[in-house]
Amino acid sequence: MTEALTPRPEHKFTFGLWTVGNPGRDPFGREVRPPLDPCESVRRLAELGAYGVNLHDDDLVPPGSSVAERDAIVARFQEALDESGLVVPMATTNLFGDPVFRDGAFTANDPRVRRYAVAKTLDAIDLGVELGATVYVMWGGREGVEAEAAIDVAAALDRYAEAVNLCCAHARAQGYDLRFALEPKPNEPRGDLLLPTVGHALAFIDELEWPDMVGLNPEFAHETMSGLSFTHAVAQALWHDKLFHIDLNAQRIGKYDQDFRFGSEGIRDAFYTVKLLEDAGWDGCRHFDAHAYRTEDADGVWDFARGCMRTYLILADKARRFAAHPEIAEALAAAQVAALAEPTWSDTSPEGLAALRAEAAGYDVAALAAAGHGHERLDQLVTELLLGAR
Ligand code: GLT
Ligand code: MN
Ligand code: MN
Repeated sequence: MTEALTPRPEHKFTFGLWTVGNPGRDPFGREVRPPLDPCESVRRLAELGAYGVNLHDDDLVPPGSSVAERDAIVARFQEALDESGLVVPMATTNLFGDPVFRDGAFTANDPRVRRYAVAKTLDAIDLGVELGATVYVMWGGREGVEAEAAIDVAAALDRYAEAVNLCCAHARAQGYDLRFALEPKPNEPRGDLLLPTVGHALAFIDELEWPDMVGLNPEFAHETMSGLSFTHAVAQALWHDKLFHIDLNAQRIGKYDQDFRFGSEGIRDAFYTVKLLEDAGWDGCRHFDAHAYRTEDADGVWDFARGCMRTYLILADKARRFAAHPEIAEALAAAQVAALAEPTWSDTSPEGLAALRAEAAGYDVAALAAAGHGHERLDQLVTELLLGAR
């Protein structure tokens, strides 16, 4: 068991530099932890068994650095990666911290801000690809509004699509092996954000110039903030073949974006998400977009990181037990879960539809309506499995 719960690179666990490096600042209080050298994060994460580390441009190269400074920072970071064996599978742009983005980045009303945001993103794409990234996350943290009169949503979506197209055009022109992953969020830091849920983002992708290059990076906390099922959002993204990346963390409904250690809240939801990813054989990185509680010192950060990975492995083990458990198998059969894979009717011709109606007319609908489905028993079995009673 202990061996099975030890994170190893093949589990493909990743963290952002901004996650373990989070200094504990919040809207009411300043930093509680000292800055963490990115190279130190790389070393510590490798020791803990992680696979990779992801970054925003500004996490590694402080804004305003000269070209020579940038190159020296990147070379030193690359050395730490080479020494530790850690990789950089994903990169992204900070389009939210600088005051210039206070009214949005790709969707700012001022065209100069939009051009600056695209230029910053092209630089960050080059940096990410240089470090080996094949996934590029786009979280539009400032793409939104408080004063509704100040935004034309249709025009904002036009500009959002235009910016994503410009980034895709750059990746194509450079011959980069890179896919883009949109990250939805309903609100925070803006009063309302554009592309608020996975569903909105999936529909948006259809309007892009190169839809095959763009997919989703759903985050546990963000769908949960909307009161939606994260597992269903991930399942639908998988169904569309659009799960390009995933942000795992923990969140209670109705609260600010908590970004807690994976599994620290909503353990059942976390279980179903892990079960979904494992059952689907999804081969992407298990990325933790979370940070240590503000109560923690520097050591607590590594307890946090270890905890995210261990909880994932424990839940993956529970998913295997779920599949092998005879009573759960019986309850699944009673609930006819496998029967949903059976097509409802294959003949779409008028004769075929007439045959469907004739078939349905012969059913004893009262008997169908009277049947129970055994979900209480099934659900309790899951509870007992998760609580270690089975
Ligand atoms: C920021 C945000 C996250 C995004 C990151 C990528 S940055 O921490 O809260 O949800 O995934 O831009
Ligand atoms: Mn979040
Ligand atoms: Mn995220």
